[in-house]
Amino acid sequence: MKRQDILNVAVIAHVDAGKSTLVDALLSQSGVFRANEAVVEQVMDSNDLERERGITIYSKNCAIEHNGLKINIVDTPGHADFSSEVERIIRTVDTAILLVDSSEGPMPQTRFVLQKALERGLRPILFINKIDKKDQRAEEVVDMTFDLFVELGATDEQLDFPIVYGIAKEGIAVSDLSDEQKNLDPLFETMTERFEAYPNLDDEPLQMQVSSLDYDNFLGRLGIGRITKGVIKKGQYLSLAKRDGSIKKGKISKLLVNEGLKRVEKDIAHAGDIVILAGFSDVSIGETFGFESVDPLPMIEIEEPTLSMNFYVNDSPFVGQSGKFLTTRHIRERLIKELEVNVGLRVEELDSTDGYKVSGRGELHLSVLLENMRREGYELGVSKPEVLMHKTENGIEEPFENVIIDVPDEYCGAVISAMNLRKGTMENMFAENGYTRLEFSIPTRGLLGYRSQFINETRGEGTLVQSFRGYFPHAGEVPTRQNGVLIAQERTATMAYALFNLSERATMFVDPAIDVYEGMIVGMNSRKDDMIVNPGKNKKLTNVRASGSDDAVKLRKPRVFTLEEALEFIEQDELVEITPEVIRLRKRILNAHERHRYNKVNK
Ligand SMILES: Nc1nc2c(ncn2[C@@H]2O[C@H](COP(=O)(O)OP(=O)(O)OP(=O)(O)O)[C@@H](O)[C@H]2O)c(=O)[nH]1
Ligand SMILES: [Mg+2]
Repeated sequence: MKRQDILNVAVIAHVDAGKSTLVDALLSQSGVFRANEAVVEQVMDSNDLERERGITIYSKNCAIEHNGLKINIVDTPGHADFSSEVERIIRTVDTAILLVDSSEGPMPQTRFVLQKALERGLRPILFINKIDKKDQRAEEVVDMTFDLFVELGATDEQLDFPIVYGIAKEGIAVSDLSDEQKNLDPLFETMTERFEAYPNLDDEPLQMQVSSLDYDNFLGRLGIGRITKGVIKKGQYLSLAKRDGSIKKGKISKLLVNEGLKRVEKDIAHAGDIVILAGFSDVSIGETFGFESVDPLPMIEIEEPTLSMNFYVNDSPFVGQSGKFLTTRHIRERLIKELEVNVGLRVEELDSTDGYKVSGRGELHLSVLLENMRREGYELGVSKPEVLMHKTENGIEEPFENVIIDVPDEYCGAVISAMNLRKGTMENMFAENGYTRLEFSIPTRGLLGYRSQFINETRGEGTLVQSFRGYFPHAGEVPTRQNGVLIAQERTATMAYALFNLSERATMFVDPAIDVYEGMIVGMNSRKDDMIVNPGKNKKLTNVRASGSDDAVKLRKPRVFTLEEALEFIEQDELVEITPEVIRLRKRILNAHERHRYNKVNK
């Protein structure tokens, strides 16, 4: 069988730069889809959650053919929670396409991914995307990106990067802004001309490091990575150098490679290709395959989690109303399954109660898991997210984030004072065309719960992006929620009349005619203390109307929480009840007397 030339490319960028859109376009222009196949939008963001949120959560491989060259393309997630995954992917590619938005310029995650690519010695192609935007400033953005390369210590060779401009959304690339806009050929040409395909190392002893994992119901755990040297044949017995230094032997039950969007079975795979191997049920990240003897590549460090939440069995009176999986055993099995592939996730059993402490790389990392479980029919009670502190010689350290905020000038003051209160330190500030860009360093703890406040305070006109900065000395007390909550006093159905009265000094979270239970949170008090209320109280028939003549009360729309907002909102003594159909907020201890007794003892 003739060996095919291979090029492995990662598409990397800050969130929303257009990576998946570009990969979609590359796929459709390379003839992966037959004429009779309808090309759906967002082929790459194929998961339901991804489509809904419009972001990539799982990196994905696909492969196209161009002039006899096989190009493996890896679409990576741009959100900072998935940084370590991008870092691992960068190890398996020969080059990267770095996307930068033509008006936004380089962003925090641009810096992170570029730094990793440069460290690995890659020579990225710069793709200035979205040149169709009205406020595009492509030339300036090229200069800014060049400066970033310099700042990150790029070599002369790396600094001589090719530049392509484009509109990923329309499948267009040009080498010069004044060129005619036709298709992505200029990008294909840049990829194939400037870069040498993977060298032919087929005759060397096999070396393949696992850089990501997947799970298949029939095949079990899958190890994915690039063959750096040698070949792999189907059915072969291989040796795996494990994390603990031992060598494990076993048989490759299936050998797969990417073709288009599919994984296809092969009898042989060559050096340079990205392969998917089945047969080793406990393979994990960083381990290296060899033939009889193994020459292991340096282990890949798996980053420590920074945030944790407790997942409890749902003990609300409404348990089981919409979910099918409710017990500790269900939850445990599901979490164990998740650990198979979710690198960086950690699960510990809680001593005192029915539940698990689940730790991950950030709020999105954990809320994606919760959202998936919810869709699969699980119910859970989840506690407030907490950052994981480190004890060091110099005292306690905690995770910090870099934050970049763009807001219309008039909201600047509000943002700065909120960030100060939350122990943020301003690092940079500049104003341009009515907008101000503010950069902060802030403890992750301080940022929790800020996003919804930010959206309110800036009337939705601001943007906030964050990226992990590292562990630094503990920043001291950060103020918690300023408002108390309204707690339902008993199980009842809400009444418009009661909600209307309550809403005079509170923001309600529930509509009329909704079932609530004792201890459930139905609103936010305008003051600091919690209040027990009866949202099911009806107007007495003898009541004299205070004002107006209309019977129908005009209720404001209740505040509806997304999963993340709910998790950010709650305090230590509260839980988010997560079910397939609804998300409720509640006190952990539902009965008021028991709650008071508990608080007294634990104060
Ligand atoms: N105006 C304009 N919009 C674009 C272009 N390319 C992509 N977009 C839009 O930008 C948004 C983000 O695109 P995605 O492809 O999902 O971005 P991404 O980089 O994959 O984002 P993450 O995976 O979340 O990091 C979508 O709404 C696209 O339609 C472009 O060339 N011009
Ligand atoms: Mg994407």
